[in-house]
Amino acid sequence: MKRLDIRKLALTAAVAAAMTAGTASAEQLRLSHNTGDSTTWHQGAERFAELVSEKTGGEHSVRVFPNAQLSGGDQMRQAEMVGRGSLDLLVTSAINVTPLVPEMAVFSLPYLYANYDQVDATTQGEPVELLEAILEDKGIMVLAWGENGFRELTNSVGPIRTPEDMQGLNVRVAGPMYVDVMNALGANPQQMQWTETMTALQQGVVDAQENPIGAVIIPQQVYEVQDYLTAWHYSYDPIFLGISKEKWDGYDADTQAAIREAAEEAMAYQVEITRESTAEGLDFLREQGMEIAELSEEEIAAFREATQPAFDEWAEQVGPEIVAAFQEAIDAS
Ligand code: X2X
Repeated sequence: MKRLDIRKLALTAAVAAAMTAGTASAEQLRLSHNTGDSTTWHQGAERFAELVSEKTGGEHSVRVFPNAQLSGGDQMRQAEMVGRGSLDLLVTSAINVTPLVPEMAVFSLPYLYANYDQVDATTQGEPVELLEAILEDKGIMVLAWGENGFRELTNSVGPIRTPEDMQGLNVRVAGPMYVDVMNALGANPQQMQWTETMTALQQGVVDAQENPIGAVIIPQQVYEVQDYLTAWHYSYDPIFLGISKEKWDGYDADTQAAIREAAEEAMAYQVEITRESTAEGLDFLREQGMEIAELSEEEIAAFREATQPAFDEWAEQVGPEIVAAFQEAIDAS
């Protein structure tokens, strides 16, 4: 009996010591993203947090901060902060990184992609490595790619089916390339933070915005302030989960493997739920009272033609080699 007691005691002490050691070396990482806590971005980030704790035996944990809280609401600044090492992790979309890395605009060139197979051929294939290398030079390690999605137009004025319907429309956009695209369509674009957009739509400061259905429009209840949606699929926007290179380089190979695996699993899950929600999205939005314009091939062709000058201008900024690598992978898919 006595021996057993001692063994028990020794075991308890060992567990306590391990726990203390665990606590002492445990670190909490901060992850920033720039949408609300109802979006699939947030769900993907939370899944990543769970998986990091699980795969590192609790040695590393992640706290998720939505709405770009850690960058004072500035969605573009998050990438810069991660690059400098003043923020550990981020989930953000490609378009938000274009002020830091203009090449990131490649994904969102108007009408580059026609479907998800073409998207996957680039984001899950070799072309994306060209962007990962540039981001690494800026201090950001990409761990995995997820999905914001094909961006669709919503507005409160009336049905939009042609470029002519866009004339003078006050549209909120996220980034500089979309300013040029909207100008090419004769609209009146205004660059604005996403966190300020719902209020701006509600108060009529702007009449329109464009965002993906499953990742943002539905979970952020854009249908509450917008009556019309045009499914024009004009621009695709991926998201990625990235970590500060400084942080990353400080980890041993096992920790890096665990964190990368967690990111890959979490972003695969995020893509899955985003596509599911998008597939059922138009029906849901009709039920909420939105009037949906689903465009024919001919109607889409008119938008493609009208946005070509913005495509050409931005293809030049991205660089011909990157654009060609994307177009080759798309053609081969
Ligand atoms: O601001 C937007 O529109 C959003 C949420 O889609 C991005 O972060 C680009």
